[in-house]
Amino acid sequence: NLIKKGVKMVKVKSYANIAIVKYWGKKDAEKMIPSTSSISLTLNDMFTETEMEFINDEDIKIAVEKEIKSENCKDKFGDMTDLFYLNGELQDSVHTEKISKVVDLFRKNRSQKVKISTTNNMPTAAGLSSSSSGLSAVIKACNELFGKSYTQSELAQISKFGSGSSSRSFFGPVAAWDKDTGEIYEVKTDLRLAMIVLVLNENKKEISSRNGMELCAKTSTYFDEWVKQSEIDFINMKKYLAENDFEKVGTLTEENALRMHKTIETANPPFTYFNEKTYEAMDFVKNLRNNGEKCYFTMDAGPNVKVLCLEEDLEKLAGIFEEKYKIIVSKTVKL
Ligand code: 2P0
Repeated sequence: NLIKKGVKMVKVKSYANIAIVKYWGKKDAEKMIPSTSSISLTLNDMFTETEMEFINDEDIKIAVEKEIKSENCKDKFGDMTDLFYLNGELQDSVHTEKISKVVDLFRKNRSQKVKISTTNNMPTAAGLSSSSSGLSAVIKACNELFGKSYTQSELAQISKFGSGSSSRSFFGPVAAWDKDTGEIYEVKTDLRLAMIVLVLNENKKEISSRNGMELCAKTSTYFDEWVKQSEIDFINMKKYLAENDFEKVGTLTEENALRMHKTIETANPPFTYFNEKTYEAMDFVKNLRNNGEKCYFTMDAGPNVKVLCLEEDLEKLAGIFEEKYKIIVSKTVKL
């Protein structure tokens, strides 16, 4: 913890995670019970750094006035009880309120105001899992600023109420979230897994994961089947990881991702997170595999393709992908 001008300030770092068995759907949104159990990799080189400190009404007033002078959009910054900066930019009331609600899980009441400054080292909200690192970072910062000493498991349980996927960022290199027990824990494997993100589009997604999965759960004709099959996928993935069988882990990663996206294609109205480049990239990965390379794709709530590989092949494969794509290369992190 840092002391700035005699004021306590905390600084934390948290990592993004990408699922190889996807969480898609909520059985009970209030209790945050997911429809599917999930497994993810926690990524060393995709992270959020967050600073947090206590502030007062005057600090908020000054920050908002400064913002309004430069932007002329007074309404957007009304009624803020905290300050939230994302990559250096003050966020408006709507965005700030989402984070304020997360801080509420730690503070007595809103008279304890905070300033949160967050930087992501990756594009925000393009399905690159910045929400998993972002929310888990806020939870970690709150734990320190409010002097709580919750365990990683307890923090993960709190974090799921901010964003389901963020709960898995408290464990690594491989983490699971079990829908039946509610537990979030590390999954053992000797495989040294890694990922290469093919950044095909850095724009913000149009349909958030939250809204997307809700529509699928309510309307997709394939949703029940997805939930059933996903239960089998979860069991098998844990088995393949324990057996260190990368080919089976990779094959199932692809199958599970395609099944998740099938719930999206069969929603009413149907939609898609993919674009032309997504399909091309999937083909590119498949072709590489046909030529003997060990790599598999997965996609989340956005068009970008993430390539699962072994750490030992990371350099070679990154060399191949970077000729064609903008990439983010990441090993997994042991937490
Ligand atoms: C996952 N995703 O397992 C899945 C796959 C995106 C696609 O978890 O509503 O932002 O806050 O719990 O955590 C992203 O969903 O959704 C996500 P909420 P969240 O990684």
